[in-house]
Amino acid sequence: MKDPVKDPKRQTADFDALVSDTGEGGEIHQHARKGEERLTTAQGVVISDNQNSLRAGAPGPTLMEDFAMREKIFHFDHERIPERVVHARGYGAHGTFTCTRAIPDVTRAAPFEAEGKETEVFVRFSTVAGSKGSPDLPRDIRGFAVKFYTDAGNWDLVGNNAPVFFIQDAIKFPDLIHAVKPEPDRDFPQAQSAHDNFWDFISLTPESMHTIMWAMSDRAIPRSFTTMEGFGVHTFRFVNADGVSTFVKFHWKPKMGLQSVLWDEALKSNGADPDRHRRDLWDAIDRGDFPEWDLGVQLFDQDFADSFAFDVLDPTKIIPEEDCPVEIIGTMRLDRAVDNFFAETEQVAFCTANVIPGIDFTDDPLLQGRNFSYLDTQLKRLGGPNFTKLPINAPKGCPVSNFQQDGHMQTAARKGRVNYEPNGWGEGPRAHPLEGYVSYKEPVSGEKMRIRPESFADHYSQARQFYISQTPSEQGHILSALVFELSKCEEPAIRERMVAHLLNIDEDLAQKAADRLGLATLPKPAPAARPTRMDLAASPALSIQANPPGSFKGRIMGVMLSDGFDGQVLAAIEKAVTKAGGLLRFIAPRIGGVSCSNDNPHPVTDQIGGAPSVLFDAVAILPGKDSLAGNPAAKDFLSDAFAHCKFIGWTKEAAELVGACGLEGSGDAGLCLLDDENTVTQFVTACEALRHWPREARFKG
Ligand code: HDE
Repeated sequence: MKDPVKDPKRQTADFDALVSDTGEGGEIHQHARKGEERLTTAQGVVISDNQNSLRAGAPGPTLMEDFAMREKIFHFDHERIPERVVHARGYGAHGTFTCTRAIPDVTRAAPFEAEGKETEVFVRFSTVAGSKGSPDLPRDIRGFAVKFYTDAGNWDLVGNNAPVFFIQDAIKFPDLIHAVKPEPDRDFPQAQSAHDNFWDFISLTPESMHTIMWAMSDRAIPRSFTTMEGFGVHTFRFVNADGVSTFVKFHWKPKMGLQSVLWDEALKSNGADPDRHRRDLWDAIDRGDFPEWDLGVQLFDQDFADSFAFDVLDPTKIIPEEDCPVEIIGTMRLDRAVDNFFAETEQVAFCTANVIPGIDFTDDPLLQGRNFSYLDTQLKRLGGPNFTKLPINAPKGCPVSNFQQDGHMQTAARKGRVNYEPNGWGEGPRAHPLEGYVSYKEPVSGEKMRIRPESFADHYSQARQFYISQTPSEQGHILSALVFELSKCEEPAIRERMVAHLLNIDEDLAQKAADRLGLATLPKPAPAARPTRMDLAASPALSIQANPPGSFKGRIMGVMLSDGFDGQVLAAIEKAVTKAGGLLRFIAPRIGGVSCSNDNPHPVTDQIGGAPSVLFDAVAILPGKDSLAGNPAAKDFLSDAFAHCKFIGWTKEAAELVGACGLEGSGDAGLCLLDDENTVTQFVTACEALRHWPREARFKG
């Protein structure tokens, strides 16, 4: 980890070298540094004074002819473009996809044609509901969009961190999004599904129940981008060089393992560090700890599709990994932050219709609607049809050649006389029937009508399957999330309708939700087009807790210190955490530093008031002369760490603080007394588990 105190980009504290101000006699007083870049207008004219506009006398009226000021302010006034209508809050990074298993027999798609082949990628992670400036940790589905700059053109895999979606037909998307966004009259709540309009819509949309289970689970409050799975959601087609098609579902599996936070942590984290996820990704890349995901595919044919219990074209359904294995075919590594957020992350334009030879669509009605929406939204956001020329959107792996011309901001005009095809001048590009994109020859027939297939009608069975695949602790989190969200709804009928749906998913869940919501009587189960199947086996792959990372790598230990702390124990912690691949933060009453029992100074990374324990994966409490028991922030630090089931290491000097938080004699196995290297090693090993879940049994409600 980079030592913040030794950061080479540190500023000088020399005022004289930097300040621009009016000196004696009213003249601008600014030191020009040797060899420094000149400030110019957009026309390249060097600016003489960037602090004072052109005036007729002092203070005198400002002159219209001040082109430098007018141009500067004009450009500033036009800095904003419309934020994305959904997924406005996002963060991106560059990287490389490396094929680890070639599958040319299955697809001619360029990234998978040879083992070891590398393809450049750009990834943008996002939340769905919040505005661009909203916090990183609302309860929400996350976007996971990957642009592959392949040598056969750009392919966008525009996925989410849940494998299912709320609705089955794109025509419902505007209603879903209107319902979750701030209500139109009051313009709140921001970045939250916990309000009447969302649950009103959901409670009238049974097809959303499976995704609701995901959204209420810990998947919707991920620890970081680097600990989320990604899914293409829809069933796509792979097509090989002979035109043979195989169905495919895409999965991204994080090398750091699946990890999430608890809801109370998310709430507090949004206050303590609203940029938590973007900061985490930026920092990881900055320190060279490049995040990685494996790309897995579920491959199946029409026979499997016909025999599967649900329609594989229904985006509210998964195919459990246990029924069709996820085969790993490559790894993505993100190793380069953006140079400029706006130019890259804000202007990147993903589109599900950006496919390459070897990848094709299916008749999933949600996918078909998306293919229209993304191009349409780019035109609005980026202001014209030439956004494909922006460096972040332009193909990198292959030439681009066509007769598209003109339009706003054209920067790549073709030279010469010819701008049409065919032409007799023998100039310009021609289509190629073999190398070109050929759509899969899917036979299609049918009557034109507005209809939902019968095979999409079972809305509860997989919602139940997801629920029964969770550990009891995770089931408790789903219940608490439902209670939290529905308690924010003012309209009792909405709460009742939701409990009526829950009755079709799991009776115990419905009963507990009804109790905690204070429903006087249990409603009748919601009318179901298909009865819930009780025979679907649990899918262990769906649980986070059942698949712990098994290492502390990339996670953060927050060590709280005060002057006179036990230096030997800290040294042992530093050694063990570093060995485990973890990171350390040092929290103390003063940012300027702290010293240990033999007065050796130690740097501090965070001041107690600004670093609550929600920001760390595990904590150690090492007070010295000041026991910190009288410090409210220190008490919150420890109490929250305990309530959030974190592993807590403490030295005997922390006894008073432990007592002040009412934890003395708790007999809790996640509270580890540290007095030598052995106990420290045991503590850091214990931290490999995500949390000390048995502690949850103490907390009611
Ligand atoms: Fe999107 N979605 N979406 N979506 N979506 C957009 O495109 C849309 C859906 C997803 O980081 C928009 O450029 C419709 C499913 C991601 O830039 C817009 C439907 C999945 C991102 C749009 C869906 C997604 C978007 C807004 C229902 C997961 C962010 C801005 C048929 C598989 C991409 C933009 C980024 C963004 C439309 C449903 C993922 C309006 C009509 C399902 C990750 O075009």
